Amino acid sequence: MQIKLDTVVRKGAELKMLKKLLAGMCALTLCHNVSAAVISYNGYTLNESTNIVTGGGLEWLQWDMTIGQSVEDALAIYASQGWTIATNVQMAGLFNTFVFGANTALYNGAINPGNVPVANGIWDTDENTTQYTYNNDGATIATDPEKQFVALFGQTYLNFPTATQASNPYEYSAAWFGIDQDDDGFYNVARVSDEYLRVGQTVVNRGLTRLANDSILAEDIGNQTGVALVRSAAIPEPTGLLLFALGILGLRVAQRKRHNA
Ligand SMILES: [Ca+2]
Ligand SMILES: [Ca+2]
Ligand SMILES: [Ca+2]
Ligand SMILES: [Ca+2]
Repeated sequence: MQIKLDTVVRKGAELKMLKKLLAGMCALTLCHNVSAAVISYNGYTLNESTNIVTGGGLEWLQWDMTIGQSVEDALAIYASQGWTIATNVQMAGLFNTFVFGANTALYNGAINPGNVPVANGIWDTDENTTQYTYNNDGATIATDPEKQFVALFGQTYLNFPTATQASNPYEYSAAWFGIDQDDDGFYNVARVSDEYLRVGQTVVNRGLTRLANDSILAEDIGNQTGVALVRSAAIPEPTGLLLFALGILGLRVAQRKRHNA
């Protein structure tokens, strides 16, 4: 009986230790994340302490982190950390998630012959297609995919907003992207821009969301455009720590069993 009671006490002690380990994990990870602002829309979440947007199994570096860098510049800095240029398929997938331009009444297929208005919110994956849509003006960020996108990926047009009214600023994110499969040396540009009101104006200017082909060479830069870098979403740190904690616990249980035997 004494041995059984002793075993119960020890199991309780192991439970306490596990709780301590879990508390330690909270201190190392969860509590750290709580202190960092987190923004989430459409399954994409920005961690403002890392400047990384996670969603769809990928991490995206915020586009405002690479303003003024060429594709070559960005890869020279970030490739060693596992970042690559977003492919046409990855970018179309990202745009499809946000359902830009759901208001078909604002389409204007008459301009820019060869540019295809996006139909039903489906973006093409061909590197030689240019697609665009004009945007629906959501009253708040809760109902406006362009505002949501720019809140996540960052404002890359740093000068223009000063010329717009505070009641309707120019939210704008743009980045170079794409796989040069036709080997002509050109990369594409992605742009999400919201409606805006210039100072002195009373009529709102439409926003434009666009994936444009053959826009720049690898060494070209734009002063209002970043580079779309992606990498596989990392395994969350808590998983690794939990496995470590369970491993330690398992070792101690095994030691107890040997000790009791
Ligand atoms: Ca081309
Ligand atoms: Ca909008
Ligand atoms: Ca190309
Ligand atoms: Ca706006």
